[in-house]
Amino acid sequence: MNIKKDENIKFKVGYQIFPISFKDSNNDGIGDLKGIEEKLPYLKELGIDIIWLCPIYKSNFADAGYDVINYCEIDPKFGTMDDFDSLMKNAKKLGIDIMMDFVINHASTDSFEFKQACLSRDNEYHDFFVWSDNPKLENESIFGNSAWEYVESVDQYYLHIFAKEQADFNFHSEKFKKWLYKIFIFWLEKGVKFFRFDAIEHIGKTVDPYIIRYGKYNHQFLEEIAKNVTSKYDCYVVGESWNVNPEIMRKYSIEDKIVDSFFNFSTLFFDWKNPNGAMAKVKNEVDWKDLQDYFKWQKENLITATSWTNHDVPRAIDRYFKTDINNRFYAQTAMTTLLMTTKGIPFIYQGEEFGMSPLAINSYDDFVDQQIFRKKEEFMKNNNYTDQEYFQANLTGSRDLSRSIMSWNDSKNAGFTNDNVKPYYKKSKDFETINAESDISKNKKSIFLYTKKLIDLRKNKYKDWFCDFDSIEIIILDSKKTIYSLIKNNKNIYVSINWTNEEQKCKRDIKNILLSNYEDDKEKINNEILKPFEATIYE
Ligand SMILES: [Ca+2]
Repeated sequence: MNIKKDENIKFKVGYQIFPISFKDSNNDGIGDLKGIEEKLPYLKELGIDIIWLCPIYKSNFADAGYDVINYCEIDPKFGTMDDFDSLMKNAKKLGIDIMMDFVINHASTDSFEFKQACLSRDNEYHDFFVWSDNPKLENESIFGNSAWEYVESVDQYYLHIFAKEQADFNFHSEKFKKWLYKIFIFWLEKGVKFFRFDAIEHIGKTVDPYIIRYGKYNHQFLEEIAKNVTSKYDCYVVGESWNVNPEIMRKYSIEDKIVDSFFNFSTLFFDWKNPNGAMAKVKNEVDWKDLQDYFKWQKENLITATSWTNHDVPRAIDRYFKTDINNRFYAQTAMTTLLMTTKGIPFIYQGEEFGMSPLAINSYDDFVDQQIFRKKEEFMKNNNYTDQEYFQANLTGSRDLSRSIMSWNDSKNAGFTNDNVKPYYKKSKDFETINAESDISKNKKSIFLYTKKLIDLRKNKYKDWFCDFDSIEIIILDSKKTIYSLIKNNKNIYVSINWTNEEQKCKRDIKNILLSNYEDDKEKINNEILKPFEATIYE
């Protein structure tokens, strides 16, 4: 019954778009589908195959579109269904597929279904959600505060393990599942081939005991979706799960084939050593030993979606490195080299292709993410933060930092929208110097052009090594540098990366350089010293 999955997936490169901040086509300050379509030639030029669109469904944007009101309607701020069809059609002409972001754990409390569910306990939609007469109010939501919210009309509490505007679905309801399958089929019939299943570790939760990650029913519910829908179509499902590990991946993907792959977050945790994660009062030292985790997946031959940054975390280049205008090229290209020379489906987060900088913040007014304000009081109390310390923590840890409008050029609104418009998200720091147009126009040290070359090597000449090696040998992996060898049919290709802004001693035996971020100064590359943030691929 299972349709054969695309064997070429391991050679594909993805690109994540946060639509509200990508490109505004009609000058209302909000990025939209027509804006994305306008930029298809730019993405084609870079060489990507899949665009992951963060949610574009009708939503109140209580959680950046992950609070869906109608799963079969495009939010008017992004355009119309015709705009979506046109984007998909024109993308396909260029060999680019769309990955839809599917929010399967919860819906907006403003959805028709939830509003109906609140009318009475007998309502046919009531069971679509998780209710309790007498819940443990101390159960905590992931966004802070109680996970239960009272609804007077039914004299019950509904569960929301994220924001209170996001009511958790009840996968025990057969009627709900039929409704959900219909939505999948709506998009599959349109020709959408790739899906990101949001928050999949939560769908099988139990409330007593309160186990919200990989609960008792998680495997079963995903298996049902696969059996009833996704296995019948030529589609590819990538699960989002912050707590996935190689054992879970092997069980869910390789053995049971209920999701095709997972996002791999091992590159996102290098400075998250305490429970406050990115919101730590004192920013943690980056620990590159954590790269061991990344290579564990490589050694186990598991094809995961990989990335350095997404819309939920600050940009990795600023979290992990101290950069300035001079070394930003080297730091960003070193990072991209790792993803493009190892197995997986690498995703570039919008702007990483030219080393885009984070949102410029001056005061609390510059933040958009409401979670910052909602969890403020509780977070400050629990962690003994002053207001100033909480603000500082957000300056390095807020999700908003990676959500600034794209820096297309150095015009007043960075080429994102008309100069007279106030964009929904603000601009990035230093957009006048760090932007797509200026980067591409450089003769030397263009991050875009280096990334393009790297993607081309990955998809063509060296694809058997970068995407499909027989084995990988780690030669050096420490907090300063990493050297590894990719072996295919007994032929070795080596990659060496310096993760610091200082020269590092090393021993190499370079016979032929295939690509290096120092290739404009080839004489600087030698067998004893790695230059600052050097990334060199060689035989
Ligand atoms: Ca617009």
